[in-house]
Order: sequence, then structure tokens, then C-alpha cells
Amino acid sequence: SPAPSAARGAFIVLEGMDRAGKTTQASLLRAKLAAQSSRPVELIKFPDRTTAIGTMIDAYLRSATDLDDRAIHLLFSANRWECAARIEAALAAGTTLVCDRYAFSGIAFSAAKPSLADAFEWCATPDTGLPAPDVTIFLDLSPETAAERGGYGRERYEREEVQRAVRAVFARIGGQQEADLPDAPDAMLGRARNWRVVDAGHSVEEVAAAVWANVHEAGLADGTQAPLGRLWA
Ligand code: 2DT
Repeated sequence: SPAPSAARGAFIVLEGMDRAGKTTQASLLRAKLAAQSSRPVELIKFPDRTTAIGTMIDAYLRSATDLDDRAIHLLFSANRWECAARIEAALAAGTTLVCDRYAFSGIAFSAAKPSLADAFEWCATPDTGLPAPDVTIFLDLSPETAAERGGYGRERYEREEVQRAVRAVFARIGGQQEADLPDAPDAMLGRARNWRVVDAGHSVEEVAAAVWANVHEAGLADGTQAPLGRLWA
């Protein structure tokens, strides 16, 4: 098979609401990318619950332990930092990465908490300097449609009022909601927020087609020549 034409693998992040089908779409996207070129494609996900930090995060999400809102926020970020070198090495070696959740979930789920509602900038800061996604595709879903799909699971954040608050922060991150707030995310998050919205309230096939269209339009179907960015430059 021909040698990959671009210098490095692409870093593609999928973000989304619970019940949006993110995990299904991540594996469909991996298959599609693998069929398009000889470039290796790997799936990764955050939180990575397999590490020591991930074990603490898992206990928190299952409500087996309680942690201060800022402490758990920093653990989620640390969980990305402990994987950052591996992400960079994989991309440099030519592997395209499809990543299920990343720093945007970190901001959205923390800033959705009353204790951190006015701390958007604080929430973004620990991820400063992490490898930046080449594109982030946000699978949007209303709580109403999530309910039609059978409702939420049993983990800590899987409640309708939490999901509504999280969705509002994602909308701020994506610039879908004008922020007349002092710490406007567009200024802070910079170009690292290369954000595409896909309406996940359609069939698996329709959503997969929309996800693929975004990857293709972003020029990421077979890696990229662009230098790897850093959050939040
Ligand atoms: P899943 O394992 O089902 O994706 O749920 N979260 C995730 C945070 O609060 N901060 C983060 O930085 C990340 C990556 C989202 C994981 C839950 O943890 C939340 C849902």
C-alpha cells in the first residue's frame, strides 16, 4: 500500500452529550478512516480509567467517593497530561487518533457546577499546553431526545439538570450562545477550539455521514501536514 502522504496523524476529538452515540460514532469513524488510507488509526478515550489517576476518577463517577470540585477537575486534567506524551508520539509516528472526550468535557462538566460557574478560565487553565485537536466534533443532543432514547445511566453526572447545565457550557465553548459574560470563551480558547456541531438526534447512519463530512472538509481524512497545536493557543 502507498506510504502515507501527510507528515503526521490527525488528532480528531469527539465531544458530545450523554446518549448522543459518541462511542458508536467514534468506532464508526475509526473504521471509515482505516478504510480510506493505509495510515494506522487508534481510538482513545478520556477519562482513561485504567491508570492510577483514572481509578480515582472512576470511583468518583460511580459515587463510591466524594471529592472537592476543584480536586476532581485537576485529576481529569492530570489524566490527560499522563497520556500527552503517548498522544504526541502516536501522531508523530503517523497514527491518526480518534479521541472520545477531551479537555472540552473537562471544562463543560466542571463549569456546569454551581461552585465553578464563575470559574470558566480557572477550569480551562490546567489543560494549557496539551496537544490541541485538529478538529473537535460536538454531537449535540437535547435532554428530551436523550429521554426518548431511554434516559441516562446511573453515574454521577447522568441527571437531567446536570446535562442541561453541561449543554449550556458546551454551547458557550462552541460560540452557539452569545457570551455576555466577563470571561468569553472565544477569546480564551483561541483557535484550539476548532469546533464543529453535529445534530445527534438522527439515525446512526445519518450522524456518521455528518461526522465524516466534517472530518473530510477539515482535510483530515489521511493525516495532516499542519504542525500540532497546543491548548489554548
Ligand atoms: P464516559 O466515560 O461515559 O465518557 O463518562 N468528564 C469527562 C469530566 O467531568 N471531565 C473530564 O475531563 C472528562 C474527560 C464526562 C465520563 C464522565 O466524566 C465527565 C462524563
